[in-house]
Amino acid sequence: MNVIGQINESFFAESGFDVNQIRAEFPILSTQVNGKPLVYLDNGASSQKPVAVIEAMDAYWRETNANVHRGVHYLSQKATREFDASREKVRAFLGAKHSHEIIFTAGCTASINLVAESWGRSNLKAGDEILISTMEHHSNIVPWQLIAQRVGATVLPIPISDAGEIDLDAYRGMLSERTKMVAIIHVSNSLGTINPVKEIIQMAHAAGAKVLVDGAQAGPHIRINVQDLNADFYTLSCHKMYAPTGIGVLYGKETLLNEMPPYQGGGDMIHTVSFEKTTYAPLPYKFEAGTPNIAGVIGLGSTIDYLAALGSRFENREVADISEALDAAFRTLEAREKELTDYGMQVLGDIDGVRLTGTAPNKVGILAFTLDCAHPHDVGTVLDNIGIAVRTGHHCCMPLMKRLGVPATTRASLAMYNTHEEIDELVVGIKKVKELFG
Ligand code: C6P
Repeated sequence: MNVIGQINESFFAESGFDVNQIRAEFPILSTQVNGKPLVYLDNGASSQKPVAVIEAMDAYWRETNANVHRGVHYLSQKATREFDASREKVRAFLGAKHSHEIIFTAGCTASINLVAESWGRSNLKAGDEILISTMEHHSNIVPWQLIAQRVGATVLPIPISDAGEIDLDAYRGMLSERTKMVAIIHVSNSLGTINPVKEIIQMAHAAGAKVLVDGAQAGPHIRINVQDLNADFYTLSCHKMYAPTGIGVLYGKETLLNEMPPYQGGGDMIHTVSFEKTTYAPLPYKFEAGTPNIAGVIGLGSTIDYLAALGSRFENREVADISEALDAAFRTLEAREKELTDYGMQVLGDIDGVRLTGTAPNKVGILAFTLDCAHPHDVGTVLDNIGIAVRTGHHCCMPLMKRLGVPATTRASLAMYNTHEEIDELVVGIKKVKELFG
């Protein structure tokens, strides 16, 4: 154990944070891979699930399964109650004003497509500009290109620095009366940078533009408050924040969502249907056509309960209010992750031939790098042989890779259950790659 680690482990132990207790709550972490204990460092792609969430999903299938908002029978009523309770938990998670501003979708990608299509169709016209950043994920590029091509608008990338920070001066210079939308990543999946979205939103609003924040990588790492940010739209990718796959969230300001046309048509999103005229259901149902991912939504609710319970544990007292409990949980989780990230950046940076990508001081636990002697895919394969899971490639950020001047990187992405020892294992693995390819 390193010295930084020793000091902080005792601090976190006093605060009620016990990484071994947390690890024991994630059953998959005891898996062996190629005869070695799994070191799971691919949380940016998808995080593992705590037993509380796995059991909540299991209980749903065994004791609750039925369609929601459609039946007067016992099971349908029970499923509906649990489903609706999840929406309120997500409201608290995001600090939104109303639970009807929370739309359940199939994922972050689906949420952004919904806004690009529904808001874009009714608000964009030829000559308008949509600003995105050079570090966007393809999910926050392509939907805007699709709508821009249809209406004759233009998608323009805001430049970034070599360290991986948005160039705010360049951004200021790009804003004009033509700017209608700024679509910006809150936390970069490839670099870890936490972007100053509050400031970016203020500047966009001053220019009369709306802002969509892609929060896919913020949800698992930092406390979010959409009202404080004053975001117009905010999206989550729930499988990255310890919840099941196949479920995403779109937050939108009530006034904007009310003005937008439905995205998809079908059951549950209507008020009345006739061959002459169809009227739509109020929020949030207007945007939730068809049977939703009921198990996923209930699983997401249990994830937020788990995170809130961590807040009580870290505070060594019962924190009844869910928002306060989440504040407490993230206070400790963010401090722990910062310490682990600083450690990781230091020890990886000390390896000869490693070039770190994403060196902004304000960042989450994304440790991305290139190695001068081996392609990232070879790095990933050697690491997998000793049980270490990382992601290699362009991370769905091809324009960012071009800006960095690399075809791909190796990315270790941290979660609450990762340890200093696992980062040390990664260092051993990289040294092994150097022996093989150097
Ligand atoms: N990034 C990664 O390994 P979906 O696939 O819809 O749940 O999330 C898409 C998405 C959108 N924005 C950002 C910033 C993201 O990181 C992702 C998903 C994964 O980095 C898989 S490509």
